[in-house]
This record gives sequence, C-alpha cells and structure tokens, in this order.
Amino acid sequence: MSKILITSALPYINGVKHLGNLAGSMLPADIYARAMRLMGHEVLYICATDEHGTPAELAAQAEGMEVAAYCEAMHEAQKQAGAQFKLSYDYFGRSSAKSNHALTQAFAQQLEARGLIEERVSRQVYSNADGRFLPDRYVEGTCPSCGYEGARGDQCDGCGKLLDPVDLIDPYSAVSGSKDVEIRETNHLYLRQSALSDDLRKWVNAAKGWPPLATSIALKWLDEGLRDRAITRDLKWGIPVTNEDGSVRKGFEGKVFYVWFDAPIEYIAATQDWAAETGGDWAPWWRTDKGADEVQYVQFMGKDNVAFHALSFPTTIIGSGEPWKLVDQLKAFNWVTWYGGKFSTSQKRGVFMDQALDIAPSDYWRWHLTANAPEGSDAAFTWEEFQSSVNSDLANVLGNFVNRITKYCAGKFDGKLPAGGTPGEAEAWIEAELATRIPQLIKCYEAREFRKAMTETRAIWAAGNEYLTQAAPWTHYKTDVDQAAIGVRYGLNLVALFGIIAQPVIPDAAAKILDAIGVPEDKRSWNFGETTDVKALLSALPEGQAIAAPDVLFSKIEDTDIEAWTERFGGAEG
Ligand code: B3M
Ligand code: ZN
Repeated sequence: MSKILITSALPYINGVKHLGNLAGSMLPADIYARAMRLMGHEVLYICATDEHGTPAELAAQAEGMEVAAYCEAMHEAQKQAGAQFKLSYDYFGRSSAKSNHALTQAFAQQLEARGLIEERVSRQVYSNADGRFLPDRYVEGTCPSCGYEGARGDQCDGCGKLLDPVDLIDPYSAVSGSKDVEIRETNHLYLRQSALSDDLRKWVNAAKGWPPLATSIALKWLDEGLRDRAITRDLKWGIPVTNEDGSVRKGFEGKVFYVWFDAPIEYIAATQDWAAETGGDWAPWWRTDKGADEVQYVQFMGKDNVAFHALSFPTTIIGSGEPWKLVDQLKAFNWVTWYGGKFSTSQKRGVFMDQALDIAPSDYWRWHLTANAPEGSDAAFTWEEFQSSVNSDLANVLGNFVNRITKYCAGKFDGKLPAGGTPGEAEAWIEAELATRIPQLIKCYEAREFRKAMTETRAIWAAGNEYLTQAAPWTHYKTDVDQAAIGVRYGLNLVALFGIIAQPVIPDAAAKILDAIGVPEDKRSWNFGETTDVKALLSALPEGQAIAAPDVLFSKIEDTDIEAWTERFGGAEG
C-alpha cells in the first residue's frame, strides 16, 4: 500500500468547463483516484478553482459583478458541476484562499532571499480608457513584421512571429477597443528561471513514468533556453506582494502575483485547507522532511499546462531550497476537439459540463470520454461516436448481460443464487480469460493508460457474453437443471465482477449493479492483483443469496436525440 497524492490542473474560474477540459484533467484524475483507492492505497485527490488574473476581472466586469463575488459564485457552480460528474475530490479549494496568500508570499520571500528574484523595470502598454495595464494578449494592433492588422500582443496570427506588445503599430485595447493607450514603465519581480535550468534538466531527465508528450514539451522549453519571467502583474485582484512583516512591498501597491505563480502553490495550500477542515495532517503529503518522500505524487493536465508544471512550479519548489515534494508522474493529455475543431461558447459549438448532464447521465460521458481519451493524439468528439459508445458498450455489452442473467435467475431460480452443477469447458474458458485480462486491467490503471484500461474493461464484459453463449443455461434448463444452475451462478458472479471493475469509470451504474445483487460494501474493493484467484472471484457470491434485477441501467441514445443535440450544440458542419 502506498500514499498517492493526486492533483488535476485547476479549472480557471471564468465559467463552467467544457467536456474537453474535463476529459484532459479532472476526469482521468478522478478515475485514477478511484482505482487506486479500490486497490487499497491511501489517496488524497486535491483540486481547486484558479481564480486570479485579468480574465477573471474581465469576466466579472462582463457580468456586472465585483470580482470577489463573481469568483465565489463561479466556484460554487464549478464545485456543483464536479459533484454532479461524481468527481471524488478529497478537497476542492480556491486559489484565492488565505492559505494560498500566505504560502505564495512566503515562497516569493524565500526565493528572493536565495537571490532568485530580482526587481526589474519593464515597458508595458497602459490603457487610459480601461484604467489598466493590458496583458500581452489584450493589446492588438498592426504587426511590425508583416503588417497584419489584427495582430495580438503576444503573437501575430498573420506571420506567426512572437511579439512584444510595445512593438505593435497603432496599438489598441482588445478589452474596450480604445486607441487611447500609452507605454509606461512599471516595476516587476522576475523569477530567475535561467539560473535553475541545469537543475531542472537533470530532474526532467531523471523523471520516470511521464508520457512522451510531457517529457518532450519540457525538454523543448529547456532546449530553447529558459527565460526569466515576471511573476507580478499590475492588477488589483490577486495576491499582494508583501514584505516579511506583511506590509505591502514598496512600489508594489496596485500589483499582485501573476496567476501562474500562485496557482500551482494552491495545490499545497488546498491541502492545508483540507487538513484544517478534516483534522488531517498536510505535511506528510508535501514535506519530504515529514515523510513525503514516500508519497507518489501524480499530476493530471492538458498539454498547454505542461511547461508550468514541469518547469515553472518546480523552479519555485527547487529554488526555495526547502524540502517540498516535487511531482513524480506528470500525466499530460492532448485536446478533445469538437468534430476536429475548437469548442466555442460564442458559436454554440461544444458541450459544457452543466449542459451535458441535462442530456445524459454522468456515467455515459465518463465512459465515452475515457474510452476515447486524448492520450496518443487529439481526439474528436462526435455525437455519432458518443451514441455508439453508449449503445454498444454500455447498453448492449454490459447492460444486456446484467439484465439477461439477473432476470433469468428471477424467473427460473426464484431470484436466488443457485447451487449445483460441475464446472466444465465453458467455465474453464472464462477462468482462463479472466486470469490474463484482470492483471492486464490492473496494469493499465497503474500505468495511467486510460484508453487501454477501458478497452480491457470492455473486453472483460464481452467475455461474459461469450461465456453465456457457451454455457447456454437456457438450453440446459429443460434437461439438466444443475447444468443450468452453474451457468447462472457463474453468470451472476460475473455480474458482480463487472460491477466491481466498472466502479472507477461508471460509479453510479456500478453501485446499482452491486446493490441489486447484494455485494456488500466491504467486498467491492480490488484486492485481486498480480495473483488473481479467478476461481475465488467466480464463487464470491454466497449460494442462496437474493438477486434482484437492477432497474434499467442504460437507455439507448436514439437518432432523434442526436438530431436534437446537434441542433442545440452544433455538430459536423457547425
Ligand atoms: N487554470 C488551466 C487553464 O486555465 C489553468 C491550470 C492551473 S493549474 C495550477 O488553462
Ligand atoms: Zn505578422
């Protein structure tokens, strides 16, 4: 048994997330957390809303709300959406929490004491109309290089060049459109990432169990040469820059830490808040001087977040010189696309977490998005494939199996698990099948290979159907009830096993199945493993046990549903 710390990238506060965000961070983290708990590990799964930065201020403004009130409301909305998707966070915190203020300020002071933070003057675009400095991508203008007129401050979409917004010709504010902008000098704190690049490279090269996607992104940044980066911004909403006595640093009135500096620190701060709320102890999860060396720390995120987790946050941790825990495994995902294109709120393309549950139960989404996880490459969501995952995998392969055998037991064996019969060829076949497949399934989960884990899960369910075809209790019943009994008994034990292995991905349906056939809570864990005792698994249910047929587990998605959803959320031709 080990201690496993799991975090998923913190969903940004400006709205409930779309299915692509869910599929590339929170959902796989949840499934992994559930699987590891079932295997008996001590798991702590931490997430939070990421609440600072300009987009939060602008989103609040657009809603006509104070930013603090807006964040509070959106935090609640995201928390609720997570609960409805059955995301089993041990704690869902907020990066605006007091704990994160204190910890972020302490890290910055420690980094400065170690000579890794420097105050520098930079030139930035200030918008008089908006009354704010404009972050790079909120300045637009004409590209100095190619003359493209709608170039963004950070990059030109015309020629692809990386830009400095102060070089744009005829710059204007992308917030208000105002041309009343000027260049002002402003002081910021810079984190000297470059000073740590050798340490970081060593650490990345030594990392084990990262997918190639994560390692290659980290090395690409290192190869290009890490640049020192400003970790403060001219903004009101965020974590103030303070001295050790808590007073605001001179010249940093009206400035706060950059959102990407404080957001990963929230992983730790949220753990502190979890401890305060539950009476737990946070230090053994995060301090290597307090036992965190024993912890396996796994992070989940989309590919655009890799650089921040593989380089920036480790700079903070390593640079502090303090015994903080670094990530062990960084699981990165590609994008889920909407028919190959982008999800877009404004163009009504794509489904957001709250809307998704209006149209189908969370299990359906969880299954589909995991079976098609964007692991090796981007994965396109289409209604047609969603329909086929639900109808064939869930309804036909799993649902029918459970239905068929529980109903048959009710009809012919009085709803009780029958005794009698001698195992034969069909039983030997399914035993052999499971003896190879179950250890494979466990390995997929341990390796965080989600698509493969789903393929294996489906293959195990399908093997159950194949077993029933071979055993054919309905044929034997007329001539040899004992022979039929063994098929039903094995069949029902397979139902139990199918429910047990389904728990991480479709927790609601799994609970329904296990309740219906009376598998007690303490017999639902995964204490099979390398040494799977298949015979024991297939005789786990006591003879005579009352068996009920569960209510409809999965209802099929009709073509008319697909038409209606395409109309509402967009589809192929969008
Ligand atoms: N909030 C994800 C994003 O908005 C970002 C993750 C933070 S993890 C510390 O792209
Ligand atoms: Zn250009």
